Amino acid sequence: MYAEQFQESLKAVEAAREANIALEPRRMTADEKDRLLETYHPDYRMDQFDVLTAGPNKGEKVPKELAAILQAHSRIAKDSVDLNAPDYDVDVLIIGGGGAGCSAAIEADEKGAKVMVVTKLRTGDANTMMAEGGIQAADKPNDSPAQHFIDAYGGGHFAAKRELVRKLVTDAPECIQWLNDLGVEFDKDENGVMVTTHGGGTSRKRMHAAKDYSGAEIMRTLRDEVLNREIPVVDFTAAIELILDENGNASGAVLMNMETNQLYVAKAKTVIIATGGAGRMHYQGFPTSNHYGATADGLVLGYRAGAKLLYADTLQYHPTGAAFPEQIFGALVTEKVRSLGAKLVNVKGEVFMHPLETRDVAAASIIRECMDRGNGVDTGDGQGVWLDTPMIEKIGGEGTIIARIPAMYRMFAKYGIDMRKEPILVFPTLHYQNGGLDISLNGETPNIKNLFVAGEAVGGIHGRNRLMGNSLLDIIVFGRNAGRMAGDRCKEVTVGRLTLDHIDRFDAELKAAGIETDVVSPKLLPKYTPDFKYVCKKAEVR
Ligand code: MEZ
Repeated sequence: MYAEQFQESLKAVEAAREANIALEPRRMTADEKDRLLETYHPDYRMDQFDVLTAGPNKGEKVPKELAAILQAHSRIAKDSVDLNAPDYDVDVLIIGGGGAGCSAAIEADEKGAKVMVVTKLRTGDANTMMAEGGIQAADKPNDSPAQHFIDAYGGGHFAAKRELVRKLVTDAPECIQWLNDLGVEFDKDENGVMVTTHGGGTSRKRMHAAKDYSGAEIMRTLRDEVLNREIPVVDFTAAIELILDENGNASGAVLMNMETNQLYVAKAKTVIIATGGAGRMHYQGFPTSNHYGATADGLVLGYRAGAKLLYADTLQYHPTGAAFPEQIFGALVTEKVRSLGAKLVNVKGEVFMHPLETRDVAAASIIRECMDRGNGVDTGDGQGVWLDTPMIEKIGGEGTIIARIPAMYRMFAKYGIDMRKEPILVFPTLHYQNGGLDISLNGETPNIKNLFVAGEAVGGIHGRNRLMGNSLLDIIVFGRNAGRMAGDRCKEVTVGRLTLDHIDRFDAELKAAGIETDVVSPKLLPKYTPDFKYVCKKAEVR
């Protein structure tokens, strides 16, 4: 139930609902999209970026907050640990216990490798767990991996590495089967056929889901498999520095117990970075849909050791973060809400865009509506637009919301908002790191041997914009791939003398570049102080 301040706008939304359901908003032209993005998308706010002056991506721009932790000092000096007396000695060290890390662990274990997973929180404290709407795979008769390729490559502005997109889409159907066989409870019809829906930018219905907690269901299953296989997991332990050997190959990591700060040395024949995203960096002051540990750690570890980043200047702002009430500000409102028929409507009750434009376009369109056209709804703390959820019940029949998106219903019902009867308020939220560490097709970084990367820490799979459901897919495809490749590689690796010399090398680069900073990284956890405020709640985004 909304307060008085919203009632006039709500009346307009209600009055227009039937006509808005019938309306078929046109898609924007390529030119319109380009202009919209350049003018309103946060990736184009040049004052929010810094050009790197040290490290492998010198000369390229990244968000200011990321630049500060990339061009920072190590948390340790190179003689803080005894590299000759490792606490752990394994074949495959996996840093990160989310969907990519667990998928990698399962496949490396399958190869017979001695695997260890380290995670700074617990297994499954990851963005995988937070993913709601589904996972893409072209496995229906009217679809094909080629069609999926066109959607994903085009949606990413033709910037992705084509060989990675090709792998993503061709491995997808088998990955769905793998997850199904492991026990993921996908939504199926009475004949056992998986139910699929559209996402923004998809030309076919290929979103497979477990209601609106698809990521949690996938994570549950992967975690169970890791536990069943008795793969060692060291939790509440962060990797704070990569270890290279005298030949410059990845050979382990320095670990830090998050409770005691005690340091450990993990020696490994291969290392897989699967540390996930960066939403908790709150780039440009945006709220986030990400889990508590999403602080770009893998990018920092890789960068300081010499691995290159790709597209680290591009972030995904999910168009529909919760804008009201304040308690859930920034929480994900799954795109599936729009797949099921809800349209985006402004303060006057007008539909202002096609509901399933790609995410960057949809986010920019909402920002324009609120910040430029004066058509946003004043939430008291900021702005938002309506997502007219009662349309779903009218289109799909009574009970659709509870049957298909129960988690959404519950999230708003807690605050007295019945989304079956009333629309909800949304505004873009920082959701995904499109860029990350550069990898080759085998999942390895081109310039550090035996260093593999999987999941959200990778750059190049999605180009400059990811489509819904291609992230749950990429953690499985490229997580498994990295696990297999590292599981094979370790059989031929002899580790040389361990070193942390890159710490000094990087410090020397900082000095030569004239960078004076007290910042140490990786960040590991966000710092929320009592006066922390999301800038975009108070200030204009543009
Ligand atoms: O892929 C995603 O980011 C996803 C499934 C999110 C969502 O809207 O549910």
